[in-house]
Amino acid sequence: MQDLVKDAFIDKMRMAVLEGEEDEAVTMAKKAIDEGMDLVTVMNEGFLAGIREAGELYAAGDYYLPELVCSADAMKAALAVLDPEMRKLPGGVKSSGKIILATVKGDIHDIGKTIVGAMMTASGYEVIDLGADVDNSVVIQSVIAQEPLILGLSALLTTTMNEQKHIIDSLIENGFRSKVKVIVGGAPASHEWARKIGADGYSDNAMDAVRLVNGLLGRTD
Ligand code: B12
Repeated sequence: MQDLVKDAFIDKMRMAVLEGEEDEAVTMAKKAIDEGMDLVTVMNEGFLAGIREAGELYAAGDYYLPELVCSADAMKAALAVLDPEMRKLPGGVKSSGKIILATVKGDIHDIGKTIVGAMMTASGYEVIDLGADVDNSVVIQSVIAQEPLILGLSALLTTTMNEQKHIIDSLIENGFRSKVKVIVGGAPASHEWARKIGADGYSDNAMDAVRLVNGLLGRTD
């Protein structure tokens, strides 16, 4: 595909999310797959750019919640099409270990966590996504039952980020803290927050989250 046509395609993806056009977002995601486009680029420069822009408009008071919800729905619809395809990428064939992901209790923001999951899957990890608004006890029980190498906790609200700490504290109480690396993410989190609550790492985007996990597991490829 020519660069100009590709750029126009990617811009349509951005606009589909920005304008909350769910059907258009799905159509564009399917076209990207049919055209054999690089799905990581499609995700980052197309759909993700759209939800970021919608978020900025919301923060500036130019978008109201219903518009933001439509943008989020369009983003999720595109993700649902892309996620299974990303699992088929070359890196996805071999399993490099199990990762559990969850958005913490009281928090329904799941777009970022789902993208992190898609990138990790594409990098060869077996991802168990517990979903959003997940009770701490479910997270702990899943860690005990599944014995993942990594537990990734997402929180987008300043009111819910404390659950990341509560889960780490529960892992300590259950004697499981040393058996799993815990990483945290989401808008209010930071390296400083991760250190403060005793997490093993933090990342502010999905690509770096994969690098972080590779580093924690001593994986070089
Ligand atoms: C989309 C959105 C929504 C959607 C969520 C849809 C969905 N299914 O996810 C809807 C409209 C439903 C929503 C609802 C609400 N929202 Co909202 N929302 C957003 C918005 C605009 C974008 C979030 C997003 O999806 N970004 C795109 C993704 C790709 O980015 P991301 O989540 O940051 O994820 C990346 C990184 O953080 C990182 N990452 C994420 N998770 C993890 C996990 C790990 C382990 C790692 C390593 C990395 C990592 O990698 C990701 C990919 O690169 C943010 C604004 C913002 N700046 O974040 C507000 C925002 C988070 N929302 C906010 C608020 C207040 C709310 C509501 C309370 C609004 C209301 N009055 O009802 C409710 C909350 C309901 C609840 N109980 O959870 C505030 C939070 C303020 C605060 N300080 O707490 C924000 C910051 C907006 C604002 N500026 O006021 N929201």
